Order: sequence, then structure tokens, then C-alpha cells
Amino acid sequence: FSQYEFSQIEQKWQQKWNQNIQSSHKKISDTNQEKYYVLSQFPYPSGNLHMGHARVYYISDVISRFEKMKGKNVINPMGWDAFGLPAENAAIQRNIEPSEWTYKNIQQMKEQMIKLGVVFDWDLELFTCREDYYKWTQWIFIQLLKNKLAYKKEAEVNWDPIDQTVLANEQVDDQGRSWRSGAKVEKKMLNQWFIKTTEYGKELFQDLSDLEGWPQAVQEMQRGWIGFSEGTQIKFELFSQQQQKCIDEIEVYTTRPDTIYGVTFLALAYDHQLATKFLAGQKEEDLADYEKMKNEIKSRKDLVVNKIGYKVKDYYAVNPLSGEQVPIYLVDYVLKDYGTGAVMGVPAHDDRDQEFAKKYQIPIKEVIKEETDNQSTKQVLVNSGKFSNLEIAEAKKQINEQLIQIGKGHVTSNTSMRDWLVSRQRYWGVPIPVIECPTCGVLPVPEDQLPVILPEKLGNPVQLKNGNPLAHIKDFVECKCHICGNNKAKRETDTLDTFVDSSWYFLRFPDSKNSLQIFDSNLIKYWAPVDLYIGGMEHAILHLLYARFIHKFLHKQQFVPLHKEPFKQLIVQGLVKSKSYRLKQTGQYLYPQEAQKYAEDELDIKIEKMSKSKNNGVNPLEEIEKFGADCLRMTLLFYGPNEKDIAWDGNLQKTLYSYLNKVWNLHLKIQSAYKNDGDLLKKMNKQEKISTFKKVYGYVENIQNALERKDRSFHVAIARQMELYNFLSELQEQSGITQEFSEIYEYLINSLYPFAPHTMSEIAENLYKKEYQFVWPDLLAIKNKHLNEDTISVKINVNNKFKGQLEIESSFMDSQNDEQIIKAINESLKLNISQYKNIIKINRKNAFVINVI
Ligand code: ANZ
Ligand code: ZN
Repeated sequence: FSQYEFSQIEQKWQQKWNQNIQSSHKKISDTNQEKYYVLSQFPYPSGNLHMGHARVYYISDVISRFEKMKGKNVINPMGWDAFGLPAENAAIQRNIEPSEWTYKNIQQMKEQMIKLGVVFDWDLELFTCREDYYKWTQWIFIQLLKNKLAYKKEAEVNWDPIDQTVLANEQVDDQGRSWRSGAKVEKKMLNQWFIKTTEYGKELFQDLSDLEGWPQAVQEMQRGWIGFSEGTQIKFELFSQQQQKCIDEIEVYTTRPDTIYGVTFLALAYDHQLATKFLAGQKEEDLADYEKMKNEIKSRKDLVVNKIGYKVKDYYAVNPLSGEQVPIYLVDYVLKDYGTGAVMGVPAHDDRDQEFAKKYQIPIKEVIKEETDNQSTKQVLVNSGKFSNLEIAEAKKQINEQLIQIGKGHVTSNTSMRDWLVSRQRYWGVPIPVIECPTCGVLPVPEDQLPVILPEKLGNPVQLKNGNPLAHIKDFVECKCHICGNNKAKRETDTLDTFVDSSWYFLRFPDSKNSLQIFDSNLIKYWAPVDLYIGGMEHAILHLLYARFIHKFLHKQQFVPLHKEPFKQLIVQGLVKSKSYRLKQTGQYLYPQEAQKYAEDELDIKIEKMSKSKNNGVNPLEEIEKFGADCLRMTLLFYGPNEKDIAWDGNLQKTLYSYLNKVWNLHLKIQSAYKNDGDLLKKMNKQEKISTFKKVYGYVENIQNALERKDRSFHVAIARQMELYNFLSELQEQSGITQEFSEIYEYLINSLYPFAPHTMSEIAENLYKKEYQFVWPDLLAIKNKHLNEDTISVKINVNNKFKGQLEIESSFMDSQNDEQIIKAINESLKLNISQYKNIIKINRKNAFVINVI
């Protein structure tokens, strides 16, 4: 093509790429090379890709191509998070089966992904709604059950009366309405399955600090959710005023045992188990006071309220260290099921206690003071008996020791996280693999009987609305007990939360066809962890937490041998926003075209997340028709850092479109220069050459650094490429098309390949050859070829892993003496290689590598 015919170019290359994906089998089992596993969070098959999808997939595709160009063994798989409620709703509306709707959407979205120009390993594709996948989801559930990490419990649940289902807390909004149906959520008691995530609270919390590749904000969100703390449980003796003796003990949980001399009251949850004892035999008016408080607490809707409490009569508590007597209150601000449900009140050092103490005129006693001695400030104890003058950390330690010694305390920990409620009273999900036998009780389905198959044909989809759909299917419910043979056994009819499906899919991809085991542990040893995981902020808490939990469980069971954490590096990409236009008078959202008919002051114009309901969505496929997929990709990535929100405005595309055109036109010039003069392009003189390649080296280095940064600064990389392009066009004006010029142009083409793969493939085919292999421009090669005279730089790999680089004499690569090479490597890289099988010397276009095997 002499014009930049993006549409035909893109079609041609998309066809090639997707034909060439035959089998990933070879690379999957090629475990000698260095691997790279990049993964975009798999989508729910809603039927249409939006700009947010395009943004994530472009991030993973750029990284996938970049890492491949650097010689790594890369996978970038894709699958479908295909169970869930929308399919059921759609099925009801259209009178079709949920599976039909789901698979049709998948087909459509897959075609759209191909049009984006992203290349996934389609032969590793998985579907959470298919038997070959959910068999293993059920298998995991059974392993959890066997390890006492799954249990059934009567629990109060959020009940959505419209969707007829239980909702997780996160699915209920601030107004107490369902995030899906909008119904007012009710409370209901139901027997539910839970997974005991709290069991791993400590390690889920503490291992976060090893995740250097995670954004700080996400780590903090995880920490906040888990709410792990280490503290002390302390026993205060409970005295009856009348009897003047100890009749019981009250145990409190504190993270600040160092403040124990500052305790001026105890605060117990208003519904603490001792409440009945405290209230027994009290006067009418006191009981009325308590009841009044209780009703107020229960009927409250606001979160921020004045603290209230009821002062317990006839009892007091005794501080185990100071011996002081303190009053007891039943209060609203202490939670019954956190810690012990009782708190030692230290108003001088705890804000909540202080607010309460001021309201009820309780004394405030300071026990920590700042002390300044020659420049350094430290916090020390005061008014604390023999512990006075100690610093906080030391005081905590000594006070804990003392409490343990006198039998009044022990060190413990707590998480504020709750166990994971996984039961859903829905049809389109994984059947929980459990039966209930009248004689034997609740039993896991034997592993060799898995999967418990979800009946694919519901027959009458109206049943979907009516309670728990599987309970209506007799053939499904009735079964025989595998232990006693009783025919009256019944299958569990709840299905699993779809977060269970997505809690382990990243482990299945490398071995997604395995029908004998969940996956081959040896393959996972090599492919785990995911090197780069990319997804949205909406999954920063729950999905990541559940995935980390299941991964840890499988690690402890030795199915995932080496790794405690599933995702080494995480990019949370920002939203794609655009202008929304709302008619002030009616509140109605207008399409941008309609909005033009109105005056500005008639409209409310905001920049918001693209969404159907706000009529401000921009369809990526329509943009591809206008300027091409390469242009869309570069535009989305050029807006700014991956993790920042971007505001789509339609203009930036034109800039990138013209940039791509310029790069295209330059290749036409080179092509015609080749034609006129064959190999006889003129050469630069030595001086010109050195000064030119010094600059080129700098540009390539900048591009590469931007790409290798933790946050993968694509926008910077593209800007640096544009500088390289500008440099090239100036060079062309000055000295025409030289051999060196076309060599530099090749660097540009290669560094642009991850960002504009169709266009660059077409250019490379025109200029070079049919099966052109893109490789990342090697900085050492540029240096060796153009900038160094007597020495060359060599990369040293040991077992294919990069260990460092050496400056050596050019003749070194020809030397035959392996011992000498090893000696030099050991000395300058501080390695200790004593045994090796082989030394492989590679010279790829002046990029020298010595690989010691
Ligand atoms: C005395 C104290 C003094 C406290 C001080 C704090 C500061 P985390 O980190 O969240 O575990 N607490 C304990 N159980 C509670 C409950 N059921 N409801 C409400 N608050 C409770 O916080 C532990 C701290 O929260 C504990 O340490 C306790 O107050 C309070 F200067 O004890 B502290
Ligand atoms: Zn039985």
C-alpha cells in the first residue's frame, strides 16, 4: 500500500496472528527459558467491549509483545468469568437459557478483542461455566471442607426481595439498596456456606509487605479490609459492691497494654454476655434507661453519632496492675464480636474513650508523655508505677510479661475481616458439591463423582425468579447417599459466589486442558506467580483477597509448591471518562450530538466514567473504524500513566494518527531509496556516526527505561519514540537516507512494534522480509557496534537468567578457554560458579551473550 490503509493492513495481520496460534503447548512446557506471565483480569461476558476493556487489554498486549521481543517465554491468556446473575436476568427477559446468552456474548466479545489487535493465547482459553473448569472449583471446595476451612452456619443475610437472593455486604449501597435490582434489602436468617478466610488473616495481612510490585494504595486497602492487629487480652476482676468480693472476670482486648495505668473505666458492648447479669434486679427506671439506649442504638441509621452508654450499678472492676477500682459502662461504640467485646477505657490516649469520658464526666488520666533530651523526642510512661520512664515499646513488653506472670493476660491477635459467605441461592453458578443424608448428615460428594453437573436446560426459565431454582429440579435434588445407600439423600441447591470461580483461574491457564488434575504442579512451579496482573480498582479488595487466600491454601497443600503469593506485580488501571451532558430542567442525560442543540447554561456538563446510563460511552470499535486499532491503542496509552483516570476527548487520536502516517511515509522514502541504489546507500563518516549513535543510544535507553519502570510508563515511552522520530526526520533532511539512517529507522520500527503492531508488521514486511522477527533494540549492541572500539559489552546469563554484564576485550568472544571465562565472570560479578556443563556464546547482531548452563 502506498497510502496508510490501516483498515486493510489491520485485517491482514489479525488474520495472520490468529492463524498462527496453533498450540501453546511447546512454550508452556519449555521450562528452561526465562518466563513471563502477563494477565488481564478476565471479563464477565456482557456481550460488548467498552473502552475500559480496551485499555486493560492494550496494557497486557504491549507488555506481552515487549517481553517476547526481549527473548522471554511469554503467556498472555484470556478466559471468561461466565457464571453470574446478569445471564439469569437476560434469560428471563428473552426466554432463553442463560448458557445460550452467555456463549453468544463470548463469541461476540472474542471477535471484538481480535479487532482490537490484541493477541491472546486462545488455545489456553477457559470458561468458568464449563464442566471441565468448574469440576476443579468444586474440587477446591471439597479440599477446603476436608481441611475444616468450609463450614455451614445459620447466618443473618441481606435478602434482595426482587432478585430473590442473598447479597454480600458490598452489594448493598449506603441507602441499604441492592446494587443490582435497587430493591430495599431485608434481613433474613438462612443456613449458609462460609469459607474460613479469617484463618489466614495474619499472613494475608503480613505478606502484603513482600508485595513490592503492588501499588501502595492497594496494599493499604487490603490491610484496612483485613484489619489485623496484635495486642493483649487482659483480665479485670469483677467485684460486686454488696458482697465486696470478686465474682467474675471481664476480659478486654487492647493494642495498648502500655496505657493500663491510664484506665478510668471499662466499656462493654451494650449486648455483651454480662449485660443480663448487670441488669438483673435493677430498678424499673434503670432498666428503662438501658432499654431506651438499646432502642436508640438499634434504630440508628447514621454512622457518625454521639456516643452513648449506661453506667452499671452495684458492680465495679479492678485494674490487675494498679489495683484501682473503675466503673463499668455498657456502650454503643464497642462491638460485640470484635476482640472480646470489652475495652479498657483510656480517655487520655484514645479519642473514642475521650469523647465518651467527657460526656459522662469520667476522669482522664495521662500516662504517656513526650520527653525531649538532646534533640531527640521520645514517648515515655508516667504515673505508671514501676513502669514509669520506660519507652512505649519496652513498656508494652514488660507489662505483657508481668500480666502473663500473674495470670491476668496473654498476647493475641485479631482481624476485623469476616469469613467469606459463598452460598448463593441462584441457578447460574457452580453447584456446591455436597449432599445431605438423613442418616449420615452433610457429606462432600466423593472426588471421583465430580463434577456435580449443573442441569443445562432449565425448561421453564420462569422458575429462575422463584426462590432457589435448583431446588425445583427433582432429578437434581434427589440422590443416593454414597455411604449408607439411602435414597432419600438430597443435594445442596445453593451455588457458589462467582468470586470463588475467579479465585484460582490464573493457576489453571497454563494447564487449562488437564482433565486428570487441577493442574500439573511442575508446570505451576515454573509459571507461578503471575508476573504482571492488570485490572480495575473495583477488584482491589475482594477479588485480590480471595485469590490470595485460595492461592495460599493451595500452596499449603503443596499443589502450588514454591509461591506464597499469586501476583508479583499489579497495575490497577484508571477509568476512561468522558463528558456527560445532563439537561438541567429534566435531569435527563443527552447524547453529545443532542447536547449541541442546547445552550451551555441549560446543561450540566461533567467528566464521568463512561456508562450507558449517562449516554457518554465511546465505542472502541467505532473508533477503530475511523482511525484504526493501532491508533486507538496508542491514543489510550498516550493519555497518561496507566493508573490515572483519563478523559477521552476525540482530539488526541488525530495527533497519533498523523504520527503513524509520518512513520509510514518515512518507510516509503527508504523503500524508494533502496530501489534506486540497492546496497549502495551512502555511509556516514566516522565522526558523524559516533555523535549520531550517541544520541540514538540515549533515545532507545529512555524508551526502554520508561517501559521497564514498575508502573510501565507507556505515555513516556511513546513521547520518547516521537523524539527519536523527530531526530530521524532532521537527519534525513541533513544527510539524506544513509545506511546508518535506515539502521536507526529499524530501531524505531522495533521499539514501536508493541504500540502499533499491525502498522509496524506491514512496514517490516515491505522493507525487510516476509517473516520479520521483531527484537527489542539492544543497547549493548548499539554500543558494541558503533560506540566502542576495543572493548565490547557482554551479558552474562547463568541457566538463562540474567546475572550481570561485563566489559571485555573484543577478542574475548573468540577465546576458547572456558576456565578463563568463568574466572572473569566469577571475579567481576561476585558469582561462585564452580560447576557447569556448557558455555554458550551468542552473538546476535552485536548483542553478545555468554550463557553458562
Ligand atoms: C486501650 C487503648 C488505649 C486502645 C489507647 C487504643 C488506644 P484494632 O487495632 O482495631 O485491633 N477495641 C478493642 N476491642 C474493641 C471492640 N470490640 N470495639 C471497639 N473498639 C475495640 O484496635 C484495638 C483497640 O480498639 C483496642 O486498644 C481497644 O482500645 C479498641 F491509647 O485499648 B485500645
Ligand atoms: Zn447416608
